[in-house]
Order: sequence, then C-alpha cells, then structure tokens
Amino acid sequence: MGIIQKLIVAFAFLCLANTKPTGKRQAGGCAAPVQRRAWVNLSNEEKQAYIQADKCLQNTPAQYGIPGARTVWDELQYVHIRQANFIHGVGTFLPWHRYYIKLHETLLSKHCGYSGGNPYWREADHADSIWATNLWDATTGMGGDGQGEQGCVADGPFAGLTLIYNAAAQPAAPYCLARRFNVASFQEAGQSHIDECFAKQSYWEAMQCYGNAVHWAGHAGVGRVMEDAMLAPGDPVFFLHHANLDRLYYEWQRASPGRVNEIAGPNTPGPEFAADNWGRPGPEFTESSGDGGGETTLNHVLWMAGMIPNATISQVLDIHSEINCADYL
Ligand SMILES: [Cu+2]
Repeated sequence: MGIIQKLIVAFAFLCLANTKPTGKRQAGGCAAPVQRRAWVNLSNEEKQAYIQADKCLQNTPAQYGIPGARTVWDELQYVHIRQANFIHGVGTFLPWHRYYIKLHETLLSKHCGYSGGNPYWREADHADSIWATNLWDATTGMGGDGQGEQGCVADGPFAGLTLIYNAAAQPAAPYCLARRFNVASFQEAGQSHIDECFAKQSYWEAMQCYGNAVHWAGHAGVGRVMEDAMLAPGDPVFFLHHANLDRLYYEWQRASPGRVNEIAGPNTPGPEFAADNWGRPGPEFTESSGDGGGETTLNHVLWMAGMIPNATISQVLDIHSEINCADYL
C-alpha cells in the first residue's frame, strides 16, 4: 500500500451507510417492507441465497454504461469511488449510504432474482474478536482473512474475485479482493461506542460519532479493500457492515420523533478528506445537489450514476418511506 493510500485510510474514518431497497412498493406507501435481518439469524439456505445473488452481480455483464466496467459489481463499486470525496465527512454521509444499500438491494432483485433484504453484520456481538463469528466460514459465509503478502481472499465464495477501479475511478489492472483482519481496530465496534453515539442529541453530532469509531471499526477491522474508503464496496462484506450502521442510525432516529426529518452538516468535507487523489466529482452531481448552498438540506440529491433514479435526502430519511420500504429486525 502506497503512502497516499495509507493517508486515505488514516483520514477516511467516515464511510458508512445503508438502506434497503426492494420491498414491495405501492403508490404513496410501503405496504410490505423488506426485512433486513442479522446474518447470525439467517438459515444456511438464506445465507446461500444472498451470497449467490452477490456472485451473480459479479458475473453479470455491465448494464449501466459506466466507463470500463466489466460487470454490474464493478459499476456498483464505481458509484462509491466516483463521489467518495462528497459522501464522507459531510451531512449526507448517513442518508447517501442508506440509499446505496437500496441500490444494492435493487440490483440483487432486478438482475439476480433475490427479493430478500440486505442482511446486517451485528458487529457489537463479537467486538472483542473479529474472528469470533461464522460470517467468515468458507462454506456458509463470506470466506475469511486474506492470505500472503497480497492479502488475497483464498477461501469461500469470493475467492478469485477481482476488481478494476482505482482510487481515481479509472479502470486499471485487476486486483484481488484482499483483507487483513485487525483485532484491535475492530474492538471499536463495541457497545460502549454505540451507546455513546446513541446519546448524541443532534444529527451532526450523532453522525460524526457513528462515522468515527463505530463505522471505521468494520472497515479497518476487515482491512485492505474494506479499509480503503473509496474502494471498500468491492468487498461484499461492505454491504453487511453498512446495513448494520444504517440500522444503528435508524435506532437513533426513532429515539425522538423529530429526528426523521433532521439533517445537517456541510456539503464539502474538511481538509483531511481533500487529498488530491480522491476522485473529484463532476457537475453531474455537485451542481445538482439541490441545497442552494454549502449546507446539507432535505433537498440534497443522492446521485447513483443512473443505476437507479436519484433521490433526495427527504425521500430516504424514513426507513419506512416508499423509496426505502425496509425494516430492521
Ligand atoms: Cu462510503
């Protein structure tokens, strides 16, 4: 890992999110929310259905005209890289990643016939040891830690998965799905950190809190691809991790009635996020942010590169809104 990447890792403590897409929607409502469940509570058959659907996305030829993409999985990763500098450390961090989970669910449903919810990784259950879960099982789970100097994942359903986008959102030489577990970093996922964030009274305070220890623990704990704030969605674990973060955000939201309409924060990240190799978003979303200024508002547009229609923050703040239509069990 080069020094620039290390700097990115060091500074990128904000990347999270999630939401959930599919659910049966009716005009103006959410009649049957899709259920997002803890990974540990899924049957082996349910785990397999989800894993096979992600593998399906990795084998489905690119559909959305993203430059250089081989597969829909590449395109999904691109969306995150392309605007990484404007979705982390800013007001839209939590809502954007919520809608990104919905994008993932929508793709699973549309291309791969998976109609279930995006499961979540209840990390606090075993924060003392990232190893203490069958999530890494090679047969029923996501495969385990990376091997060798490259850290390529060599067991489980995603062994052999390659990615192509670099930190500038340009297609480059394929690189492997790599991990490097870090027990100490993962301990930040513990309940005491969650409780600290849950007690915050304003969205901006809560977002910064969740976005630091609780969010970064999963990224740095898994390591390598997950630890790169731009490339992270290349690892399928990303979506389990961010669904968990979105669940915690939802718990915070429902603790007080006004929070479902609350948004705050700047639209551009602080200087620690402004390293030159963070992809600079183009006018396709910076000029359509909808805010009319530098502060994030309910009108802020969540850009998904044409893979699903853009949405506004106001449309995703309620997990039971028409566009989310999800429940965390
Ligand atoms: Cu992110």
